Amino acid sequence: MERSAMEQQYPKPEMDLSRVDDYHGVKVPDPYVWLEDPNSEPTKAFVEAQNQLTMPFLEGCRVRKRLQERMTELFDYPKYSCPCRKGKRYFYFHNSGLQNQHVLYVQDSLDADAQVFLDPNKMSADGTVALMMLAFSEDNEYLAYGLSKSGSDWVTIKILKVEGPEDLPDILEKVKFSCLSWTHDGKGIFYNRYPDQEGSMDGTDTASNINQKLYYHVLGTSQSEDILCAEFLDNPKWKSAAQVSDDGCYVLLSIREGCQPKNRIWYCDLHLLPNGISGLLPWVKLIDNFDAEYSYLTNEGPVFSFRTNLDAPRHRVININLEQPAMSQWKELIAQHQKDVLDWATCVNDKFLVLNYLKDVKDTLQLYNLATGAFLKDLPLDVGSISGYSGRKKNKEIFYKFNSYLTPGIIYHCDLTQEILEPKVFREVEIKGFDFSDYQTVQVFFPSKDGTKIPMFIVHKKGIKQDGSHPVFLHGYGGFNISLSPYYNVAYLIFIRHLGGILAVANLRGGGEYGETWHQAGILGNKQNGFDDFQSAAQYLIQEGFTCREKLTINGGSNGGLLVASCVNQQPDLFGCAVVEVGVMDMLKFHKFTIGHAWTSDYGCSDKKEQFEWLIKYSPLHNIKVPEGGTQYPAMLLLTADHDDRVVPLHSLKYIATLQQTVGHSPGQKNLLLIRVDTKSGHGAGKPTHKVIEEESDILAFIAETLKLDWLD
Ligand code: X97
Repeated sequence: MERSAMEQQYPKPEMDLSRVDDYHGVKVPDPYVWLEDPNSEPTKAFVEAQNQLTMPFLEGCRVRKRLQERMTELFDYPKYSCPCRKGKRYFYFHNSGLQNQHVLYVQDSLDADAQVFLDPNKMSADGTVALMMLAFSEDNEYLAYGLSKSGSDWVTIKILKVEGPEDLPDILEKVKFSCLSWTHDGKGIFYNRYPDQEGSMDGTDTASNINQKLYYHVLGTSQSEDILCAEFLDNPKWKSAAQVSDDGCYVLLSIREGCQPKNRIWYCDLHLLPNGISGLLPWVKLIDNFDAEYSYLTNEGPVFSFRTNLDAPRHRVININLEQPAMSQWKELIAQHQKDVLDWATCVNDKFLVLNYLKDVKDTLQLYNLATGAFLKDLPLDVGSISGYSGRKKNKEIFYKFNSYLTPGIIYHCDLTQEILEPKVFREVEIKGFDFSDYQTVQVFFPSKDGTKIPMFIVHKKGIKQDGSHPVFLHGYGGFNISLSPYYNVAYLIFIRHLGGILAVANLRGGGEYGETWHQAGILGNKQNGFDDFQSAAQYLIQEGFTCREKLTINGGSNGGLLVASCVNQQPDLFGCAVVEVGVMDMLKFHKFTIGHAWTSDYGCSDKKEQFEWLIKYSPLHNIKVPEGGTQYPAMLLLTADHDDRVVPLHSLKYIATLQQTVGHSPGQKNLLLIRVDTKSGHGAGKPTHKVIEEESDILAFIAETLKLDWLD
């Protein structure tokens, strides 16, 4: 279809010009506010009309069919998680290749035959039920697990008797952002749930998630009898997570407000409850402020080890003795590293700490002595990431999984009872029909607008000419203290191998790549830094001859969708194509829907005048303008889904309505502006394989079609 014909067909939704909000004296129109109601007939008709335009276009893309076939072929390899020892058995996840959901297997020993233990594929015909969380009881007699439908954050918890296995009648609903922790007596579990709300609780709801509470469910009782253990009536935005200590003596409560790396730690000595868990617990407020983050590692009696960023933006390990809890008595066990970020730590084999450091965006793994904090051993790794780990305090071995852009997965096993510790390859995935040795990953450090050096991974065929001729797929995120270390992605390989492309992943400020300082440098009033970093990445890739503007695609999801849409508004002619997945687009109103209020820790909130001024400057929805001087917006594809209750679809719907209405109908705009709205899908977690393949194929098909890329056999 010709672009002019497409343009004629952009839906022309009604604009309600009477809807104007007043932010601190500034009038801001909200003409498509009616799209905020997902259940109204006009909204449904708008979504339908958009899909009616987008789907035939995607179906007509020259290379879509080949993409789907090749994507299916390259996805079809066996995937394994690290095995996890539970008593006398091992459990692990496995996907034979194209199964929609990973299946949980059990075996008596590492080389014994494995049996299917729990198969989510049996729970729906189309693979849209996903297993989201698991917790074995201390004696491994029971397994509590959480299921989510159609990609929603809402979870239903069920319980299995492991022997059998046999489903128990217990069912826990209204669960979201929950912990799952058994008391060691095996009598029940701690979990979190939200109060009843008006309307549905299936993931199509948009109501604010507030007043989460902590409950204890006693096995064999009905959820209505569950015991309320913690609530925060004066702080509706607080969320909590209970964790029973390794020795079973204490329950620790980590309380968070929003997404910042800061939490309170309360605890309760379970032995001091004469009637067991029978009501609100008598919490001892060990750390009762949001000054820093504390993650429980383990305890030896009253001495608790925590990973913390207190006075350590790259994290360190401290000990706190509950009998001498004053801060002045806290002891440092492992000091902050000079450069590297302590990403996570855990206790194994009673006496070791396993520490994962992020070193210039590459993972490293080390063993330390729990009692002394002394360094013991490096566990060597190639350039890449640790994407899985198993090994708890009571285990005598660890497993860890390694990935990179060109490594689909190696699982290592290390027996910790040996005198000389020697990790061995336990499983290595092999991909037939793809020669990884033809490709290479390089890491560069390019200067951003203010001179800050930003790391970026570039993956491409060996020996390419830097003549500006290659299509580049530039991906970023830049927020929430999240680090983009290397990962394996079939769609990236196909872009490189069959569309002659180059992958670039930029590690923008706002992420966690260099600790809390790096995070702070790209959030709140500094949010523009991350956008500058991304635009500088694009300019670097052009200057160095990897690509040209016309062949450059930018991509990101969620906070990364915000990134991409903001950059498009700021420099529309720097990019040929932009793919915005499940993005946050309305920065003035995001806090009003589902868990949006938790993001004010990164974004701020339009209720506050100073923060409103930050937000209105870059909010994608509020900064769409027809470019001047013969330039235009890149071809754009937005993606969202009806059960995305993390970033509700209204962000993308209001944005595309505004974009098509203003830019889309302007004479200079030749590039397409489309949205794809999926059904029975959510923000991304738990997406069935067939939907991943369809979606990734559609994205690459859109890029190939709009940038006129040919298929290379
Ligand atoms: C969230 O929106 C997660 C929402 C639920 N949630 C919190 N605090 C977290 C949590 O509100 O899971 C937490 C998450 C990340 C970092 C720190 C805390 C929590 C609460 C209690 C116990 C443990 C954790 N996220 C963001 C998101 O999806 C980024 C990552 C998680 N966004 C979508 C941000 C903008 C677009």
